[in-house]
Amino acid sequence: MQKIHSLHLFMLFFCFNAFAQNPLIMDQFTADPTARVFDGRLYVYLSHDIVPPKGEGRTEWFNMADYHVFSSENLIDWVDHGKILDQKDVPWADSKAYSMWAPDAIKKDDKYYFFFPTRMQNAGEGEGGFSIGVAIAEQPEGPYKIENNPINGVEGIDPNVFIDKDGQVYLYWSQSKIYGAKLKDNMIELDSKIKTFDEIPKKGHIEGPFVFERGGIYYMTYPHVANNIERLEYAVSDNPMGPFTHKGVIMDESESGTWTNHHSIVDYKNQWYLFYHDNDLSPDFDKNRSIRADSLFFRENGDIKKVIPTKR
Ligand code: FUB
Repeated sequence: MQKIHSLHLFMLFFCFNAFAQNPLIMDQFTADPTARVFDGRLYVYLSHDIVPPKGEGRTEWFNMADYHVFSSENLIDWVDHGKILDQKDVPWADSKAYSMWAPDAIKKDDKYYFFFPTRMQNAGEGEGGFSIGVAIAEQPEGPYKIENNPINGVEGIDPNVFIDKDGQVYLYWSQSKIYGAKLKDNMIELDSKIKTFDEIPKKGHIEGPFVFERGGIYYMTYPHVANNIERLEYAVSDNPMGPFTHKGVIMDESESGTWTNHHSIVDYKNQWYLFYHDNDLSPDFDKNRSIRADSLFFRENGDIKKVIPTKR
């Protein structure tokens, strides 16, 4: 367990909006943040971009061998709980693919479920061949025990899990567009047909779904290549399985030109935050990213106000 940079606590309350400590993690590359609140503490599950050992991984591309989880009380002092999963430990994965992409985690009945996408063994050439695995723990930071097989019937990346007020669990994921299905109570099997959310943008690459509910509105939020790189957009519905109506942009394209953005939205201590990433620590290479957070605000009718990124 390692403690990251620290500043005085009062800055959170008086300065966070105007003086965000972006990027949040300074000693390693981090991406695809999913922020969750477990027992009053904020945890971030994320991708861990690395430069792979010579001769391994893919040059000029994403390379991730493992996952770390971080936590914070004040969004300023961060604890790195260390590695929670390695590509070598996933029985069904290509252990040399360096493709431990955007994860999610959720608590159900006192257990923590970590959902992660990676390339399957014998996935072949090309960009596809991903499925989604599950690992289960008694504590948010692990140790996590990996299920022997990926979720049957799911091909794709960027898992996101949402538990509705009635206890029904939904799994969303992407593969150029967004898919979703109910999950069984065991959290490792689908419990419905797979739905494609064709009503949200019909044109352009779309990935990284993140669903949450506020005031009876279900928000489907996602990165979308509307122009030439990703920007964060959202759609709303009165049902977690849609149909969703496109509403607008949460965050414009990165000024630095980072092709991906990947985000989550969380209510922590009565303030909503957008977690996302850019390439602050690697200005010349946008596949080595760094996570950020900024406050997010809603209008009275539930619309999301556009978030302007802040830097240190
Ligand atoms: O980090 C690898 C991939 O890039 C993620 O899975 C996507 O959402 C994009 O951020």
